[in-house]
Amino acid sequence: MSAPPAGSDPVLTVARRGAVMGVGLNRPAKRNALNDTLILAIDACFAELDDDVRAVVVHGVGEHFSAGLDLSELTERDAAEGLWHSRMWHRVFDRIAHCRVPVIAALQGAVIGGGLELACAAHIRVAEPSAYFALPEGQRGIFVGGGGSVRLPRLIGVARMADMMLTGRVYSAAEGVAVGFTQYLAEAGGAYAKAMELADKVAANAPLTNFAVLHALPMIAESNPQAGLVMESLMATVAQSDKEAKKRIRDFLDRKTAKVRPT
Ligand code: 1HE
Repeated sequence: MSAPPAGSDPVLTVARRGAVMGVGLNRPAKRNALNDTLILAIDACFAELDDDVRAVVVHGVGEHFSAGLDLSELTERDAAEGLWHSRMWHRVFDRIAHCRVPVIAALQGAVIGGGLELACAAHIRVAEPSAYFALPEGQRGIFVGGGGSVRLPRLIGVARMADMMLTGRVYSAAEGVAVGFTQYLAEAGGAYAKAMELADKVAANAPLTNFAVLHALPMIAESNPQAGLVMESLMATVAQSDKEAKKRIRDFLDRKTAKVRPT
């Protein structure tokens, strides 16, 4: 399955396939540069997910995921406006990171600056060979402002991020898997299809397991170990006492579910 075709309007395409919602950045003529209209459309989209949506795939329409911040909107902003603008991006990308359901980013072509920050707010990233990752903020005389300095070091480490910003280093799709930007390398033209395949899988999980992975796991991982272990016990107890867990475990014991095998 390929991504939906390029369109001219609106800046954000939304499509449903069963329980999975596809959200497309749709400014291909501007390489899906993130202007305020697009950022606020993402905000509204993630603020109002339908109850029956169980996974989201974010992708870029056209040949690129996103060229990052729309630089044409930057020139007129003063310091205070810049501060609030960055906080607005934080709010919107937090909606993705703290979404009720798993969000998967399908990446091709440029995944640059704010586009990379957006991708890193998702829970799973799938790249095809054309994807490349860069932070040209150093060359532009600016800094990341969409949560990149918090999220990227947790994926690739401070030293790699510093190198990218200081030297303009660009990572290829294959390198992206090796350094930790992405979890999957899809075939050429296949990022969207692979992301949808993964979305179908995560959509079929018990909702409480997905809640625990999205909302408890990141907090546990950041906690001091003793607090983390208590939180883990609480979350495990809540999840396993849910009727969905009891049914799934009964199904396994009754040999009604697939066994775990190497892929
Ligand atoms: C843009 C942007 C943009 C393209 N803002 N308009 N991001 C960057 O520094 C990346 C800048 N972009 C590029 O390096 C290249 O455009 C690409 C490698 C992504 C694509 O190249 P190409 O040859 O396919 O397209 P193009 O001809 O360079 O661009 C097509 C159009 O998109 C052109 O506009 P046109 O009216 O002349 O047709 C470009 O000006 C426009 N365009 N990228 C505005 N980014 C919260 S802080 C985050 C800080 C950042 O994200 S910094 C990184 C910014």
